[in-house]
Amino acid sequence: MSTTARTFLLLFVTAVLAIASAQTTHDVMMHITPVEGRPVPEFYFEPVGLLIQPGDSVRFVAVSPHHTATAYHAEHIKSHRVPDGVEPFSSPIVPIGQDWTYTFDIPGTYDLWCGPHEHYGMAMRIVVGEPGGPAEEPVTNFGPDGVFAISGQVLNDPALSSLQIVVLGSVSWYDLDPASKVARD
Ligand SMILES: [Cu+2]
Repeated sequence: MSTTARTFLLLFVTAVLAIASAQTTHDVMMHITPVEGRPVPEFYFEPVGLLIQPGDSVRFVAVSPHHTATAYHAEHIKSHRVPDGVEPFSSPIVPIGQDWTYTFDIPGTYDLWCGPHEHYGMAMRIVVGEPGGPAEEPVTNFGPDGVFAISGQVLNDPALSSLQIVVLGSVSWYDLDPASKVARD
């Protein structure tokens, strides 16, 4: 094989490997939707459950005003529901029309919340590679230092189990039980 051909082959193989290992960026929209007959709208991530691969990024897009994407992390004085070794990451408040991107490197199950809207049920689950870690346990603390109020119900909804997320690839807010989205007291 000539040097030119060998160089060409090497470039070709490098390009194929680059494409094969390309990291994907997934979009998660942050919504506020009025509900007929209810005084309070729904605040939610869409999809509310998402499967990605280690090294992939998620772009959190604020299609309505003032949301955050925040890890359930002990350093945030909340239930710890991200895999071991994950930093206590959080977006700033994302204004409408803007977005914030985070890259998920460590495999396992991540539960996230929105700072301003947690008590309305704005929480979501991301499985990175395969399920694992403390988010595999059901929520038992529904207090402000746990998974507050409706968000705890959302994360406990069977439709949002990490197995469902792995099988389906993503779970819509509208796949959840409507009873999970209203306060039980
Ligand atoms: Cu929000």
